[in-house]
Amino acid sequence: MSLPKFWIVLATLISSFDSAACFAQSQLVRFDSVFGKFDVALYDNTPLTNANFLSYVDAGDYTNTFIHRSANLPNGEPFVIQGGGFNFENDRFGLTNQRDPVMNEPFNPNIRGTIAMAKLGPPADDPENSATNQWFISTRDNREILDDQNGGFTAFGFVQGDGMVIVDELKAVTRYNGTDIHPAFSDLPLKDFVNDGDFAGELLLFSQIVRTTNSLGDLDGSGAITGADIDALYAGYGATPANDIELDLDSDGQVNDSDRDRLIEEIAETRLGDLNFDGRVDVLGDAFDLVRNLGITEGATYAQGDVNGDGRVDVLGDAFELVRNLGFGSVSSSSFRAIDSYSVSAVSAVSTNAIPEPGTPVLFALSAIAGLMNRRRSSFV
Ligand SMILES: [Ca+2]
Ligand SMILES: [Ca+2]
Ligand SMILES: [Ca+2]
Ligand SMILES: [Ca+2]
Repeated sequence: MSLPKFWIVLATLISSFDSAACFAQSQLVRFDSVFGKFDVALYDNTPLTNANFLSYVDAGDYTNTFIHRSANLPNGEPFVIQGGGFNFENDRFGLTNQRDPVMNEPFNPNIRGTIAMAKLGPPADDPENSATNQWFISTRDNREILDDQNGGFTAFGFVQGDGMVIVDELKAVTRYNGTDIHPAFSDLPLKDFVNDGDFAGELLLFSQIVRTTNSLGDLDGSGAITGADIDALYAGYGATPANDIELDLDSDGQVNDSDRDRLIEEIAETRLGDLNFDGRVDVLGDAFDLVRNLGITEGATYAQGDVNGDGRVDVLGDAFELVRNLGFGSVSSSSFRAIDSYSVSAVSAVSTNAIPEPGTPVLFALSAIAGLMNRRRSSFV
């Protein structure tokens, strides 16, 4: 008997899940920006560059550094954001400590989402191997222009998860000519700029750049973002960055609903349809929850089944999305059938809308879902 294609697809999903877990074991560095945090995972084939970068991280040299260059190509296309070389503390600009240059390791393509080291370039003694403290993140595919220039730029890590949403926000900030402050500030991004000589609140500062072990949002270090992390977040409600920076995911100084929403977004992004936040998408745990709430026409939450975020729970908009992702995170056919018993407090806490009484629409929806699943199965066989 040949293996149904459905299970092949499922096995592919599971193996990609495993490789994601392996990648998560590489060194993570967390950037705490004015628009929220994002994580970068360091590649393992750039050891010299990693050691150089981490030496600045571990020394705290990147505290209160800022993006001093937000560069566009000659045609105006956004290109990179660059930082690491300058800081701003107590209303004064300063230079980041600078150590000896590191040997170039140009083995990885400078694609969108990579972080690479900037170089001093000519007239440095050895322009190809002249990276010290400045880094940049590519906001577009820069392979053609960066992989060969001056021996190639060393891409040494990759922005994780939906971190590029934050990077793109930073990149979108209006740029000003600040060369009267420093010659390197020709493309200086400043938010809500008022020309009064005071730059507090205008520079795109990083309050810190630090090593981290858990992925952003994986507060309990389980390797995945689930309802247990939402519970951990609830336990820290009211915490301030000063005593619990891990929980303040959006870096707004408070641990509250906006951080919880960020976790839920992360779950929706990585496994659309995991309504009860247990790390997998299945029939009894998720599809049934959705069906229970079919017919909510306004203000539905993700946990109630509003998978596509349009405020209502319906078959075509939500159930279909969920069905497309059925099987994600399952580890065996038995768990596919197992009752999804994880009922966290988070679910009830986010389900503030009234749940409609079961009735005819529910039966209709159940048969609709069953029909969709049959179609899906038959199309895979
Ligand atoms: Ca977790
Ligand atoms: Ca927050
Ligand atoms: Ca689930
Ligand atoms: Ca919907």
